[in-house]
Amino acid sequence: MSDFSEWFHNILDEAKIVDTRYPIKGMHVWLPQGFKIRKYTLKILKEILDEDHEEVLFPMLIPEDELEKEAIHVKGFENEVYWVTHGGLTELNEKLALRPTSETAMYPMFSLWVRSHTDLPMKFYQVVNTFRYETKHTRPLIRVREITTFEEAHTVHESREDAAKQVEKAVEIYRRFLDMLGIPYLITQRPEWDKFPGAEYTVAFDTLLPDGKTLQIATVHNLGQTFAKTFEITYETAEGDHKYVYQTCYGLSDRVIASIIGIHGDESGLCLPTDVAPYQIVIVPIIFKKGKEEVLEFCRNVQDSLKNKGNLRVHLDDRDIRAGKKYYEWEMKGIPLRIEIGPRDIANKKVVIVRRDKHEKKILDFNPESFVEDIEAVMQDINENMRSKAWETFNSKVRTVENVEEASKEISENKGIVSFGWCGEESCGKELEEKVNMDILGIRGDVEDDKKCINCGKPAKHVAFMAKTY
Ligand code: 5CA
Ligand code: ZN
Repeated sequence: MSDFSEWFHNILDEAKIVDTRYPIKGMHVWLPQGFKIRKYTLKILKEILDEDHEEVLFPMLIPEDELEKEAIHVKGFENEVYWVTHGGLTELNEKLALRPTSETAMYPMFSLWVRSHTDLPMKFYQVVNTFRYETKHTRPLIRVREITTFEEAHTVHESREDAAKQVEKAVEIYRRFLDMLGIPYLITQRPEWDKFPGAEYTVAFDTLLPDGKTLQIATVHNLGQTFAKTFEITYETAEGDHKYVYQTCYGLSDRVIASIIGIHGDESGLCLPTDVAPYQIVIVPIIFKKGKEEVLEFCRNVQDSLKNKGNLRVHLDDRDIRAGKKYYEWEMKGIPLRIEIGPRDIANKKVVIVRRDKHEKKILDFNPESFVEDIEAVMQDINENMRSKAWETFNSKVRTVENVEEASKEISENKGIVSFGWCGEESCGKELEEKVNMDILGIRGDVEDDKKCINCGKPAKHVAFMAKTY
């Protein structure tokens, strides 16, 4: 993959993920193949969130006065908001914003909903489209102006500790989710100047795309009482006092799908984890003039048992075209497993299976009793292999450096993430970013006593990470 950007655009088109020709910059059309990947990805996420959140759906429009109530928040988004100013020919009395995110849509309602400590905690989420007039270079799924798959969770708590604990829980939720997709990540606390507008602190997940640039794929924010005070969200304690709540919010987007595509894909095209593949298995009959009906009949039986017993998404490709052409197409589309069945296989009670992740061909005994389980075991192995391969690549790209020159050298040669000791000062951090032309992703944990900041030489406070970023 010499040019990732070109590869990525080509595959979106060839595998029919999105059509990027929609005539508004940063807004694209999900095509059936892409939509299915999106649907199955969301299914996994929703199953996890549904364990202890409730799904809701808020309006897309936010009145100007609500959006502008929280000063820090609005400052962070003022350059990115789309406005609705007219209803037909009538100018609206009050402008309405297309949500860039939903704090200011939800929290006035939370203020009505939260009454007593017995109402808490509240944990809601929604999956919606949000709009951000991004000024940086837009890219399909990666930086869009209509984020079509914005999952945002919003929680309300009694105490600072509960909110901090929820941040940890949310990190675990996204960890589980990304692990199921085999997407590697670095979790850090964003520097002060890069936290979510209105948050006390932001914890972010960054992954690494094949061009060596990191992509922020999920963020978890501890909002403290900032919004509670602005939107008057209070509760009555057991003792009858009235107190402001503590809040968190966390979200992710289409970028997760971009990561599935970008991280697992290769020169042959997409390579999908089995849980999100539109078809998990494709059966290709190997047909000769003689015995065609028997082969098709056998294929249909195999398909039925995988569908019924295994609840798998199985497609029988009985088109009248060359088998080689089918292989090429399904490999490009990333279907995890192909089963080839010809007349000789039926006679020998064997089938040929080909794994997309390893391009590996194997002969499997067709034992009707255990066949579905055998296939399920292969599928699990595919996911594990994809995950460990992706983590191996990722880990090989995270390097510790001792000085600024080394950092620059690492980035140009190894193209990844560098880890270093940092004093934690904003002015020093920004100077460093400028010097090496990278962004500080964030900090993680404390550093050994004698370590020095690689930029200013003062004692280092944190282990920090930086990279070229999307
Ligand atoms: N309300 C909070 C939590 S939901 C919020 O809006 N956080 S955010 O601004 O960090 O956005 C959440 C996630 O959406 C980000 O971590 C990033 O992965 C993704 N995202 C942000 N902007 C875009 C964009 N223009 N295109 C695609 N994904 C985006
Ligand atoms: Zn420093």
